[in-house]
Amino acid sequence: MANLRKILLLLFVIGAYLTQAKEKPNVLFIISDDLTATALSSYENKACFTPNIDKLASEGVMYTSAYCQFPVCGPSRASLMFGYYPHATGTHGYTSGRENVGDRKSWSQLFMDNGYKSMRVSKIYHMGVPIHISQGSNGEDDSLSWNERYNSKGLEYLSPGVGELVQNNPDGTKPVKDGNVMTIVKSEGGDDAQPDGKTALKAIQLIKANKDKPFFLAVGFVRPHVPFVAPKEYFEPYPWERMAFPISYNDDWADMPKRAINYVTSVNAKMSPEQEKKAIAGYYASVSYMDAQVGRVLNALKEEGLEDNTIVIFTSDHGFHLAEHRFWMKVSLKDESVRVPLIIKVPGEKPAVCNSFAELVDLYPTISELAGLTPPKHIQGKSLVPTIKNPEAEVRDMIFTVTQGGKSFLLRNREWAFMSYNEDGSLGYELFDMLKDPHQITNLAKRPEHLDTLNHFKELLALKLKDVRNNDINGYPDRE
Ligand SMILES: [Ca+2]
Repeated sequence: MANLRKILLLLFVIGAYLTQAKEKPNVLFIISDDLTATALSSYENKACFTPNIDKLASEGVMYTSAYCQFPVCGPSRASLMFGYYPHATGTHGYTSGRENVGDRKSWSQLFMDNGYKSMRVSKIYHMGVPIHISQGSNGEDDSLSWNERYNSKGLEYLSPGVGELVQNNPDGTKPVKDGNVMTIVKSEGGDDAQPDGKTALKAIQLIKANKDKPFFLAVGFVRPHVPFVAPKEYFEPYPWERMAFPISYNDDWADMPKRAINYVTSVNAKMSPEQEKKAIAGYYASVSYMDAQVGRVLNALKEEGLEDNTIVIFTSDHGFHLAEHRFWMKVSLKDESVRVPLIIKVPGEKPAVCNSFAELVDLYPTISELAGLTPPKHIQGKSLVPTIKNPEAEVRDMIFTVTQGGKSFLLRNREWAFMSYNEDGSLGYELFDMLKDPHQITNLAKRPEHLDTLNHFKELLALKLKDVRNNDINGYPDRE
């Protein structure tokens, strides 16, 4: 009898444990690298094919106005993983950000400390692309954030195939080269010869191996970050001659402060219109290749029966210029560089399009709340949960992004985009009427009729920075 009681008690305990384990939703966090929202067909692009991300967008909440905190890999990722604005921690460079937060818990660490297995595949914190990918190294990873971590090594610009350098190669005679430059390679060897294919395979393996316990799986794809290396078949839908230039394809620099002119432009990169179109085609091919890898991972989740118990997030660390203002790559504060795609799919919640402003710093509190975890008191994002419950809800009326060593600032609301170059504006301002001039072509900062608006934003910037910096990250223990 006593034995039977013991067995029943044991069954009860196991049952309670399994119920509790099942109630904890898994988290699948997928982040692409340098992916602008303007390249996705679920957003406003009709030339680039992204069927897998589009499908996820149709099943989850798709945010049309999501922004990064810093349009550069390292500080953007540090901000979203630790939940602080770059000026709260002083993280403006190519590090994980750990050196500035001490023993503060990262987003995935909070999940680890609450019974989750935390795993990383490829680039989540900063990795130099292509250098750390060629090495297969951890880059600037934060080891405390993961129970397990895996890197996806690849040949990058040395991949076998047909290559072409379209940056600083005006006569087209230079060979492909290493580094952060627009090299295009139509590669041989199929999906799995490339880093993102390897990342998908590893993610699928981890989903299968961990289906019985709650997991936080972070999957980082490195495309469409340069070099634009993709299996050759992904280039077929994008003959370069058919690539169209954006509406703001114009060196409309006369009214821009010098610092607003981007670090890579068609002019300083000596790109011909043909090379510009080839760069757009190479970017789109890289996006479509990455999209296919996203599809493989999401299919595995479905096949393993985990769709109904997994929160899926898809985003990018920042955007990318594809010849708007004759700009390329990131760093700039214009919309194409700072806006990101963001999709959050929560089991049991209805699909929707949400126009509320959202920031990547909001992911940490949002996903923690959805999983029933209490985030540390002093992280700075806002929970987006109200917008998941009701897509008409607005959690922010303005976004805040910085760049260039934390010395250039953007405040952006529905009506205006305000940029200040240096905190005191000593290197100039930009002010765009986003309702009349959504492509940010006419800088109104020096127009007398907009002086009040400019002054209003100067005050808002001072208040915002004071607020962000007041968050004493070292002075308070995490709230348990
Ligand atoms: Ca990036």
